[in-house]
Amino acid sequence: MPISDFRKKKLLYVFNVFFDVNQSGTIDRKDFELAIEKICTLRGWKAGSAPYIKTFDSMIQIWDGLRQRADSNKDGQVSVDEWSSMWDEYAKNPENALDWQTQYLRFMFDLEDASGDGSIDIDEFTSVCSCYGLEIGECKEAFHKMAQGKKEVSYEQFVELWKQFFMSENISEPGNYIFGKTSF
Ligand SMILES: [Ca+2]
Ligand SMILES: [Ca+2]
Repeated sequence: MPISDFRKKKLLYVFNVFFDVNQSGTIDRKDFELAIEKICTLRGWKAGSAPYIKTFDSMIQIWDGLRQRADSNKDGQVSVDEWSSMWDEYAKNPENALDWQTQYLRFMFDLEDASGDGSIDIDEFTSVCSCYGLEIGECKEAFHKMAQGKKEVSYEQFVELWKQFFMSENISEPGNYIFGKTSF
């Protein structure tokens, strides 16, 4: 069965905004290096500091996992097609997520939970999403929709919302908003 337009739009959005950082049309290691810089600048982590090194190591591990699984023609680039088919596999069986997918989920949660108290609030969410170039007003609206009126989102809730994002065909489910966009 082909991927629905709605899910395709969501996958393309994450590809374009969160992964293909230099907008070259494919994902490669350079995009991850740029994302590391973006995140560490946002947090004020200097090159060589412990949190910088931790971010660097996690992101490069995620890239290696993504590359090994998705780069089927081994050219060092992950294309939109490779990306989409990988997430389509995930949607069929999210309990068997790839290691890099689970690592990325954890990484994003920990990144957003800047205070480290185990939940994400609206300011934490907005600061990370806006560092990827999203408009602050839309990030805030997305948070309200995703949190369904609550002030915070716990890790357990985030995991469920994450699955919804990649699986759901229902445009009104809260998981659709976890990457800061309010409509597809
Ligand atoms: Ca790129
Ligand atoms: Ca927090």
